[in-house]
Amino acid sequence: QESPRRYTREEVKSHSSPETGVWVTLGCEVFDITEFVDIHPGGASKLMLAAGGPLEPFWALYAVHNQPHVREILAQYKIGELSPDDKAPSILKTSDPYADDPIRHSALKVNTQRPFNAEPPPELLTENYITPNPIFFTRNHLPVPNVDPDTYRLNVVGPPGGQSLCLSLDDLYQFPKHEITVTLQCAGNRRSEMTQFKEVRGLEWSLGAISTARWAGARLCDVLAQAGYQLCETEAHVCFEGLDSDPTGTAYGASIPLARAMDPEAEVLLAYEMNGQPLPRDHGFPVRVVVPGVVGARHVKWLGKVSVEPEESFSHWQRRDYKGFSPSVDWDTVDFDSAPSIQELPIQSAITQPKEGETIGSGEVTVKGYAWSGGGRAVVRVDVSLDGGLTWQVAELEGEEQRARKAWAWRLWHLQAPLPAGIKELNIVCKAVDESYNVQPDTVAPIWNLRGVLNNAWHRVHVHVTP
Ligand code: HEM
Ligand code: MTE
Ligand code: MO
Repeated sequence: QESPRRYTREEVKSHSSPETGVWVTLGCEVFDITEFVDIHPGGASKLMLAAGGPLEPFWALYAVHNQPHVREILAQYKIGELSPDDKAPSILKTSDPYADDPIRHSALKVNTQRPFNAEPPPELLTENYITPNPIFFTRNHLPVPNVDPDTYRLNVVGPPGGQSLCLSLDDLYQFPKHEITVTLQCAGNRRSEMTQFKEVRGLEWSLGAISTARWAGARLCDVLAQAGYQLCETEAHVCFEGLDSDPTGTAYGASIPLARAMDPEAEVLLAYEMNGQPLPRDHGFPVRVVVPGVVGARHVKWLGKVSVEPEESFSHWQRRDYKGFSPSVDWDTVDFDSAPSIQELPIQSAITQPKEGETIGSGEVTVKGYAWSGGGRAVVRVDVSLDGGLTWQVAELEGEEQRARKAWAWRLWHLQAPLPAGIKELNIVCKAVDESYNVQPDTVAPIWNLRGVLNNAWHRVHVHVTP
């Protein structure tokens, strides 16, 4: 019997396009699936996500592949095996502060590896109403702390005359468990479109810095009440500190107004579960804050400390970042104290299918996307145009109904429309309306800001139609 041909991971990786041929691995076996791409029952674009690398992380998401007939198809394309000495990427130097970061899903589009910032590709983002944990977007400012759940303590600083709490995980489990579906969006979502208009400083997020999960935990208002806090007339803020810190020992921090924290209807959580699992490390294990309807930056992960202060958090991310400015303000003139910190986010929507530049078939088009608004404002309508905004059609909203004023999670939507014969291209546009009748601006120009936050301009996708 002949010994199998050997390949390195590097060689496999260099075969990740139709031009070079498409190779994938399963275990130590290597497959050339170039011929199969266009006949894959799940579509070519999904399959191409795994091009040049292992299938396992994708098949873990799509269990449909754990069947004998799927393995038989794959077996036909086997060309060899991985070299036995080509081990998985070797362990990093211990001096690297990121050496202990968790292993991530390979479908994520990585913006920066250290710290880790990544988003799911559009074709996976709206596949499910609930985003699977492994592809939930990740926004880290620092290395991921490795927290021992047994020794973990949450320090809740009490009011004068009240009591400070030092809560173990078991202590937190004693509070009534509250579970809600909440969409989290980074203020920088869709920043890359702002950059195209005029340069901004920040991570190049596409449209995937947004995801939805079911979160479960103790309500912050219950924990604060136990520490002896009451709603007070004077302005106050609940400040959060993460257990992640920079080399100077400064922790990630942020704050929200006490009024929101104490309002049971606002449903602010100290979450310890995400989609029925303990929080993954990237998303704040063992405890994070979830502030429904509010910008991602306030959902502090790896929560170490909660305190109530007369002023907002002094953290860089509360005071010197995550604020919006006029298009006229630049880095020479910006006065960060002149603008409020972003809390509730504006109405947002985006198209996840088809993709920019794609060529689609004639006859009919299916457009898919998401829509969400901050502050619990429900999405009442999504309008879609196929001609750059000249004429509009109303999309069909999918999934769970939203509660008025407590619409914490997004709506997915779709539009199926016939295409006129002979049409060569489409300028697809979407815009959503929330229950306060807030709308999205038609272009980036009037909302451009130096940090590239709060982009909710109409989302536009240009596609070609096959004759
Ligand atoms: C469905 C094969 C890679 C996503 C299927 C089915 C087969 C198949 C035979 C139909 C299964 C059935 O209904 O019984 C393969 C092979 C692959 C591959 C041989 C690798 C060479 C992938 C990858 C992804 C993916 C990498 C995702 C990133 C899907 C999806 C479906 C599917 C979403 C379900 C489609 C539907 O139910 O409408 N695949 N697949 N596949 N595949 Fe794959
Ligand atoms: N909490 C800590 N401790 N450290 C962080 O870097 N990033 C914030 C927030 N909480 C961050 C944090 C930002 S800017 C966002 S958008 C969300 O976490 C992202 O949450 P996710 O990574 O679970 O998607
Ligand atoms: Mo963020």
